[in-house]
Amino acid sequence: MQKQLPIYACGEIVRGFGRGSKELGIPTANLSLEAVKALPDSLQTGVYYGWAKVNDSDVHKMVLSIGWNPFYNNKEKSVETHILHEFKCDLYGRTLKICIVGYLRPEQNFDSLEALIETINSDIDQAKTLLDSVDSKQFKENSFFKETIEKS
Ligand code: ADP
Ligand code: RBF
Ligand code: MG
Repeated sequence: MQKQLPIYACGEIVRGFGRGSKELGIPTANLSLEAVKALPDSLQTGVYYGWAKVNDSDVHKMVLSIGWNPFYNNKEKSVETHILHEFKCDLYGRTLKICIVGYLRPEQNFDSLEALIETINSDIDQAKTLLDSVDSKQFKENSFFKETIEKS
């Protein structure tokens, strides 16, 4: 759909409003403003899937939200990654590397928190399947994820 994909990006994980884990039960690692600004302006807002690595972790599947979260009417554009892996501790200050592989849908507003959560869970299911394709898997092996980054 979008000719510019895949896109590789890297940045520090910073604090947001803390709603992802508390209200949705779906934590999202928010990228620093610097890393957000480094993404192409032409990259449309919406929900994407791809691969993610935190410091020297394995490369995991992820879903990504880019935009203003219409349900919460945020003032700042955010780029938030939900990594499909259970981490033992929080990740603030660590380096997140992502490869954005494909586009799922535009950002939406919802009538209820439950509807937002249900839709994100369906995004996660789709991402899991789409990332199992041979086409998607090649990006996981890209040298971008093999370069060493310092531990925090
Ligand atoms: P914030 O608004 O500060 O981004 P969230 O409620 O969205 O807070 O939670 C995100 C934080 O949870 C991440 O910055 C990270 O430290 C931690 N975290 C733990 N597991 C994950 C995961 N699987 N994916 C993303 N973040 C995770
Ligand atoms: N927020 C919205 O307001 N509308 C959306 O359609 C939406 N889709 C999302 C899809 C995914 C896969 C993820 C991880 C988040 C999405 N969000 C969306 C953002 C969500 O509101 C945000 O992660 C929380 O507010 C915590 O920051
Ligand atoms: Mg978050």
